[in-house]
Amino acid sequence: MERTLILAKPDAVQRGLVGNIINRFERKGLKLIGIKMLSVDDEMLDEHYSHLTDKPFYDDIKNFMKSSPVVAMAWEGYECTASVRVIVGATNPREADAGTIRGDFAIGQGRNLIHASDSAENGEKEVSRFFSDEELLSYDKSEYIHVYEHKERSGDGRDS
Ligand code: IDP
Ligand code: MG
Repeated sequence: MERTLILAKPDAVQRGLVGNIINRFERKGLKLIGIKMLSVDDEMLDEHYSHLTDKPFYDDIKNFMKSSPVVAMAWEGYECTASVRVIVGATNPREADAGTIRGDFAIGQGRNLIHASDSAENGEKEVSRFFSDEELLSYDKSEYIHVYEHKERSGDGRDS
């Protein structure tokens, strides 16, 4: 099972869209294994957005991300990173498909409501960046039998 990081950004918190965002992933069948509200600082942002630090808009992103708390979530599921990015939609909300979170609720590129890990590898790294081991919960989700085929649940490739 992959782990992926979602951040409901300050605009989602301010606009009261956190519950809606959580609902999108719950109804997909993903498992929530960690959740907390926090304020991000420069050090975290420089690491989290290391691919953007030389961009002209980086200062704006930083100020925006520090403008109010964010809600960080760790989600787990079979090949879930790519599925989550489909639900989140394109970085520019004006190009995001209708039905995606960004397509339905956002319009400004720097106010696109949500961060989602862009690869399984980065999902693992980002979950570890935002959550300690103690903050990540391990439990059985009873609905898995109805959400996944056996081979997806077990990861052993067998059908039953
Ligand atoms: P992603 O959030 O879809 O993964 P990234 O390229 O990783 O997109 O960029 C991180 C965040 O930086 C975006 O979500 C967006 O808020 C902001 N951003 C990216 N490109 C631009 C831009 O051209 N102008 C303003 N903000 C941008
Ligand atoms: Mg990104």
